[in-house]
Amino acid sequence: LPTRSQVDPGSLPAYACQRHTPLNHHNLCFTEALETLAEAAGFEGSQGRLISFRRAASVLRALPGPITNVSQLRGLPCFGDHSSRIVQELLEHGISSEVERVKQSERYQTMKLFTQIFGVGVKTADKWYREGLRTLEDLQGQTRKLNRQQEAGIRHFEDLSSSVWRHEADAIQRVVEEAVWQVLPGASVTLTGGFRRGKLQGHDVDFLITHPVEGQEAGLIPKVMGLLESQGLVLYQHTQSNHYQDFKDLEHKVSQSTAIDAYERCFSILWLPKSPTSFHPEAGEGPKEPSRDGKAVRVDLVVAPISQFAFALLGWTGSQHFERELRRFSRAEKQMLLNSHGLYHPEKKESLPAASEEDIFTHLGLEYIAPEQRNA
Ligand code: TTP
Ligand code: MN
Ligand code: MN
Ligand code: MN
Repeated sequence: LPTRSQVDPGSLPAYACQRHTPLNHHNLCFTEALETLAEAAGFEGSQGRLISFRRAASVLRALPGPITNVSQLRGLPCFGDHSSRIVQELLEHGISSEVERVKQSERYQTMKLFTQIFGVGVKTADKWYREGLRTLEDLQGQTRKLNRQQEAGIRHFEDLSSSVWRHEADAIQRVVEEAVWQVLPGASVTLTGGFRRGKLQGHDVDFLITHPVEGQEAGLIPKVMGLLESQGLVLYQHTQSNHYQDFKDLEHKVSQSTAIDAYERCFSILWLPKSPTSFHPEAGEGPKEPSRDGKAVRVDLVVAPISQFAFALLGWTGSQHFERELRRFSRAEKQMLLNSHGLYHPEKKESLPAASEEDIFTHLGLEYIAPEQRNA
């Protein structure tokens, strides 16, 4: 944790990618309230309000100590009237009536439940809500409304809504590595997402795969998933092949600067046996139903060629807000476009290469922020 002297709130920089944001901080009761309002705004499609609340919460996570008086908010970046009012309410009453009202509303609770399902976004959840659906049972009675991904999400809802622990992520890494190395010796499997930022639990496990020889990595995922499938470990998977063709297209991709990247990827639900010795895939018809002997875990696999690896690593480590801020900083302050494929200067029409995350921060004129300090 940063010490009190390390960060002077008065000089806190405006972009989250310019700040150190540790996982554990001093303002949890305020950030939880602001994140609830951000989430609720997202449920109503209010992207602007979502980002305002999230930015305010993110600033509080970077503070060297707790807010104990509303006067401490003065001079903080990204703190508007509404967020200040919430903090003031919490300081005075220990509770915010607005936040409590949101949390107790049928709308918020239903949208939270539905969007928690694998494969269900705000749009779908909202549609179901407007159709009068409220519970998982309601959805199970309307299976024709569900696609294959959502159906798997509901089938494994209990397992998927419980946290994945770090030791479980490590166990899955060993299973994935074993399969990857069998298919492509010399390939590397890197744990990304929240676990790389030091989180002890997460909603899924994210891996980035590459190989030191450019091009060797292409087409890896179908073979890896085939192998895992033959071991009875795949409960659901959806693989997309990469859709960048050549460097020209990559430049185009960087210049588009969209949220979703063009890498070969797989969104999956894998079966994690409780102990490797208690699992005998050849003995039965496979773990189609979650049993007490293990658990279903969401796993994301992404494959990047080595020349783009640093950008993919930075892009898949998160947090989501840190990524959004990095891109906003690049665009607004440096007139450059950053995404998980590269860093592009539209005026100079040049892509800046990077062999490491440090290189990318240097290109942007930013101090290097370690993964554990990207919990913005
Ligand atoms: P997530 O796995 O959604 O989030 P997380 O790992 O930070 O937290 P959790 O513990 O809840 O899993 O995403 C990880 C990072 O991957 C996120 O910072 C942004 C990036 N990402 C993309 O670049 N593209 C995508 O399509 C998705 C889903 C994520
Ligand atoms: Mn501290
Ligand atoms: Mn994750
Ligand atoms: Mn993920």
